[in-house]
Amino acid sequence: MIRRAGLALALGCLGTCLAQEAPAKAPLEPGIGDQLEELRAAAFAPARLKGRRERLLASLPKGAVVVVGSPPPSDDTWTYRPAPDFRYLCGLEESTCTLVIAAGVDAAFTPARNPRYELWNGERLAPGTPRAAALGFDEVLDREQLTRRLRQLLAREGARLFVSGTSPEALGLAEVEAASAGAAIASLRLVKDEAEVALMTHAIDATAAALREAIRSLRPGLYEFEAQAVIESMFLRYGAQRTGFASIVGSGPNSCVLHYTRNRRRMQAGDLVVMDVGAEAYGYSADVTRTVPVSGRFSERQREIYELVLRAQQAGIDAVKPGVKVRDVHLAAAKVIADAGYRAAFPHSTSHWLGLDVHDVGDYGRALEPGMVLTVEPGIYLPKEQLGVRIEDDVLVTADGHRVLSRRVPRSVDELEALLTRDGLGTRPVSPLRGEPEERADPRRF
Ligand SMILES: [Mn+2]
Repeated sequence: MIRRAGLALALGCLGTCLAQEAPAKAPLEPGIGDQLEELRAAAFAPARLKGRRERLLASLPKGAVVVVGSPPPSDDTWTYRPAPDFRYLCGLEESTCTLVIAAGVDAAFTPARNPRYELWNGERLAPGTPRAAALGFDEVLDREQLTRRLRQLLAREGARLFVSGTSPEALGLAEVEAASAGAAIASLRLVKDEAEVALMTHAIDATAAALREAIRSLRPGLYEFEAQAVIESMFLRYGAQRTGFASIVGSGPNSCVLHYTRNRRRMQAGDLVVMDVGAEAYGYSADVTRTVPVSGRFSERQREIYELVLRAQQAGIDAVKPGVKVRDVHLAAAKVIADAGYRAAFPHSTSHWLGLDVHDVGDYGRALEPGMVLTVEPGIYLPKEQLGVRIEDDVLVTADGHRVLSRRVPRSVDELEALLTRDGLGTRPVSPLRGEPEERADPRRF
């Protein structure tokens, strides 16, 4: 990251770097990035997105004028995360576009090109650019025309404004009453198509690989943040842009704190550690939890509680099929825990929708349909014993039942204990920094 004052220096360096000639190389085999790009391109193919916009309009009352935006970035030093509704309907990762969908209208409005902006951020989507033409909208127009164009559309008989990620004020229509398009978009987002599931599966596979690596790395003496570092570095290595939510690595007493994200404690022999994490790939999040003993073997008591939670989770997973409700999945899991006498130690619900939000949008009263994705994550928390266990998997509803998308992370005690005997990326803890600067800079000295 450079500051504006450093511009001349940075440009000077750029010239020097470009002057170096690259040696000739054999063509590369497709890598993980190519694979992910293929999944992204399929999930956000222009024709698919156009179909979503058409279905959205068809689901709203006649006369609907839908405007979907994404709030502007708070600053330009962090990677922008677009509003999920916006991403779902246009696939863009930048905030500068506003979508307008109405009868006979499928348009995107973007600011005109701006050389000063492009110096810092590269070419921006703008009317007349090849990127704008490839988006699949009927028209890509200058943002300056947006308010005037909307006034024309809203002057039609029976017209009504629906918004997501923007407001009448932001559109220059402060006097117009608007309804939320959120529920209608949520209803579409709730049922994933095959390309969405494939992209989401990439995020889930990355998360599975990360958890396996972290489990192999665990040792007493490792800090929670070192396990977090192993997990998040694996996310990045698989091309995920970020975590879908703040990683939870809670050991010992922290295993009982449901949304513990400080991750500062040093893990001790005898601790259980709850790792509740998820990679995000082009907006789609994974959400997987494993609980394992830091020393490598469950104590008898830990094993008793772990296997109870595992049975509850399996009962929940077994209940997932078309026609049942999320509440039925919860009741199936909760019954196993209640029958064993631990109902009071299970204070949260079993499932949430998963998608472009980790707690994805959608009506929890709606019966399950093929293409929906939900988590199944019962837990038992006994703070007096510093013993918390949560097990979470991501489950796709299929025509004949379900598929556990996160099945690549072991769940049984035997499989986990076998994995814990192995070495991982983080097995050798990071040493305190000391000595000469050049010594510190050598990563092999860790
Ligand atoms: Mn979850």
